[in-house]
Amino acid sequence: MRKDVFAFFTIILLLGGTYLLAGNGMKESKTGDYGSPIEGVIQVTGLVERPYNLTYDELSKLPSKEVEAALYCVGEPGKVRKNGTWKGVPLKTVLELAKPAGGAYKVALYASDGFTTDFYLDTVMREEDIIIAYELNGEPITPRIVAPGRWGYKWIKYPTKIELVSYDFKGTWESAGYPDDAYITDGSSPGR
Ligand SMILES: Nc1nc2c(c(=O)[nH]1)N[C@H]1C(S)=C(S)[C@@H](COP(=O)(O)O)O[C@H]1N2
Ligand SMILES: [Mo]
Repeated sequence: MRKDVFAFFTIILLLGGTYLLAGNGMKESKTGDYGSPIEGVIQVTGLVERPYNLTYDELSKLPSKEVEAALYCVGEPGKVRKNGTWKGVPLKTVLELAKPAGGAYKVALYASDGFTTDFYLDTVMREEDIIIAYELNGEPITPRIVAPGRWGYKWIKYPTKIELVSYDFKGTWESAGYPDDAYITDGSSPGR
C-alpha cells in the first residue's frame, strides 16, 4: 500500500475513534423531573413464587395504561402539586409477574432515599389505576407510584424494592399515624 494512502486511512480511523469516544463521554444521562436518573431497578420480592428484578427501562415495555390524577400533599391539602395524564404499568401487573404466594397480605414499597409506603394486596389487585408511572403528560419521569384519590404519601418516587409480606407493614407516613387507606375525602388534611 502506498504510504500516503496508509496515512490517510490512519487519520480517518483516529478521527473516527476520537469522535465515538467523545460522543459517548458527552452523552447526557437521562434524568427525570426530580433531576434523579431514570435508570434504576426494582426488586420484586418477598412472598412470591418468582422473585425478579425489573429495570426502569423494562418497565416501559410492559402493557401500560394512562390515568388522570392530581397529586396532593397532606402538608398543603388545598394545593395541586402535580396534575395530568400519567402513563405507567399497573402495580397489579408487576406483582402478577412474580406470582404472589399464599399468605401475601400487604405490598411494602421502598425507595432509594429510605422512604416507604404500603398497600393491601387485595386493593392493588382490584384497582388497576394504581400504576407505576414513567411518564407525566408525555414527558418521561423517574418512575413513581400514582394512586388516584389518595394522598401524596402513597405516591412513592423512585421505588427500588416491592416486597409482599404477611403482616401489617406500614410505611413512613402510615407508621407516623396517617391513615393507611389515605383516601382524600375532602380538601382537608387527615392529620394523624
Ligand atoms: N421516595 C420518596 N417518595 C415520596 C416522598 C419521599 O419523601 N420520598 N414523599 C411523598 C410525599 S409525602 C408526597 S406529597 C409526594 C410529593 O411528590 P412530588 O415531589 O412529586 O411533589 O411524594 C411522595 N413520594
Ligand atoms: Mo406529602
